[in-house]
Amino acid sequence: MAELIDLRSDTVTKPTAEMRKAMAAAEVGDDVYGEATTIQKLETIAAEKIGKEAALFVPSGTMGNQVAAMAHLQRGEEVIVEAESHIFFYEVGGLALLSGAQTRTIPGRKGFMEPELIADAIRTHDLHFPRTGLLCLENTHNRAGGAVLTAEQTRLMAKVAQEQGIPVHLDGARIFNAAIALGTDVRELTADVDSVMFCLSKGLAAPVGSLLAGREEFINKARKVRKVLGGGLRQAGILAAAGLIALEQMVDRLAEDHAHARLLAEGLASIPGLTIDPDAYPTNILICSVAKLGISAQRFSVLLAQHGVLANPTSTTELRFVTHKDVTKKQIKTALNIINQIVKAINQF
Ligand code: TLP
Repeated sequence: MAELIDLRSDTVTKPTAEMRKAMAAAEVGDDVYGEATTIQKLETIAAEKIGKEAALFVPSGTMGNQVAAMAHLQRGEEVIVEAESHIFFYEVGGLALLSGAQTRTIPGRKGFMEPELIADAIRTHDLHFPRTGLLCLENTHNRAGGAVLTAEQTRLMAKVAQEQGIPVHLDGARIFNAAIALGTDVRELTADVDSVMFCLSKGLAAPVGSLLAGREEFINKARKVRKVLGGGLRQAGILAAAGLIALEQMVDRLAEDHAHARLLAEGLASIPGLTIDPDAYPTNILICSVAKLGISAQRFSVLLAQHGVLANPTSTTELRFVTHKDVTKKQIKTALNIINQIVKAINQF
């Protein structure tokens, strides 16, 4: 079989040659002892870039979100989350398991929850009610197809909670994709939230790692929470060395992934039997429906894989395609040809 074209996720990106070189040469020390200078450098630069007082290196985005929730919440509190959000949908029930929190889901439109809906969901003082302890936002929004929240949308949602003394956490796993798509400084998108998690290991291509950022006091608390979860790392400067390159060199090139996603979306839209609106996907994630083909998304993904194209089903009728630095424009065109052939073969029966 020809080469694999892996469009399952931007998490599959491999570290660059420069990253590997920097990893080999990285200055290391024990981070639990506070001696990991490369980690400290990354945390300082990350905090500055994301516009917060302090930052904490964590092994994964999931740990970053869950540490944030644990640091913000008391057991038995309620968390307001968007109904399709990663923290609710894909984090193994961590909010219940780790924070002892109850989730209150609100429907969103491309990740945006109407402020009135948030206001309605905030608990009043009543003997029967849990206290609302946290509001979670997501930018870009994974299940909404990499949808982008503007600074204004973020402010509108955050304000409703903060006016009631409720902190706001932003799952910004792909926040740099949002900043690039909007052409704004990423700090505009994080200015109104209390904490933000972002990943180095997705489009930015570091092998491992995410950062949780916020006020210094919050990050001190989060450091302790990370330790109890087993996230206190030792000679992790090796990872931070790659992370520094991710932040310094890999952000601007995300525009290329977005252009490739657009090319892919337009190509998919031109294939009879597939349904996708290319205008609906501003970043690197596309959702395409195969409902008209009369086969399941699961089955379609198996057919694609047999021909060297990998994509994940996200429902019984929809597949997700994610572009990233390890898929070239030429490979996007090849993938489209393969998909076209497969759809033609299905349509014949
Ligand atoms: N998302 C992964 C899967 O878990 C679905 C992917 O392939 O897209 N927040 C958001 C918005 C994410 O998309 C992800 C990963 C995470 C958090 C968790 O990050 P990791 O995988 O580092 O734990």
